[in-house]
Amino acid sequence: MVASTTAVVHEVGDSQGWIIGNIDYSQWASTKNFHVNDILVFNYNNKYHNVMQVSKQEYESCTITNPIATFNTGKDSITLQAYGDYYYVCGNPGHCQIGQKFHINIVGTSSQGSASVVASPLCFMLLITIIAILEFCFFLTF
Ligand SMILES: [Cu+2]
Repeated sequence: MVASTTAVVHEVGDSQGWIIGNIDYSQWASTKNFHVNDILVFNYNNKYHNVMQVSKQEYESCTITNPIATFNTGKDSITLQAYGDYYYVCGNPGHCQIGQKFHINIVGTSSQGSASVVASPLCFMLLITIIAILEFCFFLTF
């Protein structure tokens, strides 16, 4: 295994944890930078809350019927393993609707596949052939 670059642990809601009420989790998320291999930690009372990763549609509607993943230990660590969008909500009734939800996006930073313009040898040979044919025609004409 190759060790990844510095993974950061993000405690959701900071010291207040994963609750309802005073925290704007979208605001919390907007102040952070998330990268692949970072870890989200959810601290909460699992009598009242849980953590569900859901689709964009379910996130926006707060209608959770088919969560991608569910966590309910009260102290969940979730490693962000890939680029993309992550949508988290509390699955308990009403909690998503009053703001116990957030979305993060992990954008790729490496610019793989830089556009390298390579002159194709085949095209070059084709060009030489055409010139040769033109020269031959020119020669015949005169
Ligand atoms: Cu909740």
